[in-house]
Amino acid sequence: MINTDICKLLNIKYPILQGAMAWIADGNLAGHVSKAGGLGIIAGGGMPVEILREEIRKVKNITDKPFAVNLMLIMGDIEAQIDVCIEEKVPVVTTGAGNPGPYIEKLKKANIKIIPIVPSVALAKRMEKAGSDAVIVEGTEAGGHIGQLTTMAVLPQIVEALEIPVIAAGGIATGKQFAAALALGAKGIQLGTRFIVAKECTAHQNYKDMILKAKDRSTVVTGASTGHPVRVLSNKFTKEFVELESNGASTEELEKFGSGKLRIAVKNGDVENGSVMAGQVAALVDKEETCEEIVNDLVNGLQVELKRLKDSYC
Ligand code: TUI
Repeated sequence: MINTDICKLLNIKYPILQGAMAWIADGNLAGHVSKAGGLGIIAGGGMPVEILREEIRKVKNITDKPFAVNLMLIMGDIEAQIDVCIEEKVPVVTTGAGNPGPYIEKLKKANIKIIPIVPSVALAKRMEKAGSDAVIVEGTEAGGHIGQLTTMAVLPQIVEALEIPVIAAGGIATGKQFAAALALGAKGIQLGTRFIVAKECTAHQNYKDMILKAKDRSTVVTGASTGHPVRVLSNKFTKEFVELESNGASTEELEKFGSGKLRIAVKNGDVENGSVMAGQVAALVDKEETCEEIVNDLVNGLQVELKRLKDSYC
C-alpha cells in the first residue's frame, strides 16, 4: 500500500509515472504502465494530431485506467494537440521544455489535470501560481533534455517552496531511490530509463542492450554550448558532436548535426550514429522485465527499504 496525494489526485494505485520519451513512449508502453497501476504517459511532443489520437486510443484498448499525454512546448501545434486531448478525454497532461501557462486555463476547464516538468525553484513557483495541479521536478541526472540542478539538491527546495504535490524525476530506477525521493518530500516518482527496457517497449533491441550494458560513467551531456544540454550514452555520435563543439561549430550546425538522431537510434537501432538518450541510472538497469514487474519491483523495493531503515535506525 502506498497512498500519497498523487495517487488521490490522479486516481492511480501507485505514485509511479513513466517518463515521456520521444519515439519511445507510445500508447502501448503507456497503456501497460497504467494497467500495472502506475501512470503511463504518451510522448506527444511533435506528434501529428491524428497519430496522437491513435496512440491515445491504443492506451484505451489496453486499459481503462488513467494515463497522460506529454506535450513538448517547443514542438508541434500545441493548440491542436490540446484539442485532441480534450476530445479524447485525456485525464492528465504533463508538459516539458517550456512554460505551459497560456494553456492551463483551457486544460482546467476541460477537467484535465496539468503537471509541468520544471528544472528550477523559480519556474516551479510560477507553475503553482498559474494553477498547475502538481509539478514534476527533473534533476540533471535524467536522460534527454535536462536542466542544471541535481534531484538531490533541487527537489527539497521545490517541496519547501510549494503547496501542491511534487513528483521527483531524474536519477530514479530502484526502490531505494523511490524511498529517497519520498524522504526528500516528493509524493511520487517519474522514471524513464528503466521503462525503456520494458518488454512492452518497442524501442530497438540495440538501444535496450546499450542501457543494459551501461556503467556509472557511460552518459555524457552534449549541446551545453547551444543552451540545450542533452544527456545521452557515449558513442560515435557523441564523440563527433563534442569534436564539432570544441572546434567552435555554431548552434545551427550542431542542431543540424543532432537532428533526427534519436529516431535512428530508437527505430533503426543505429546506436553508433544515433543519439541514445538515457539517464545516469542506466548503470542500475540490468534486466528486461514487463511493466508490471517493474512497477511491482519498485513498490516492493520501497517497502523493503523503508523497513530496513526503520529496523536499523529507529
Ligand atoms: O523535455 C524533457 N526532456 C526531453 S525532451 C527531448 S526531445 C529532444 N530531442 C532532441 C533534442 C532535444 C530534445 C528529450 N528529452 N524534459 C523535461 C524538461 N523540461 N527538462 C527541462 C525542462 C524545462 C526547461 C525549461 C522546462 C521548462 C523550461 O522553461 C523555460 C522557461 O522559463 O520558459
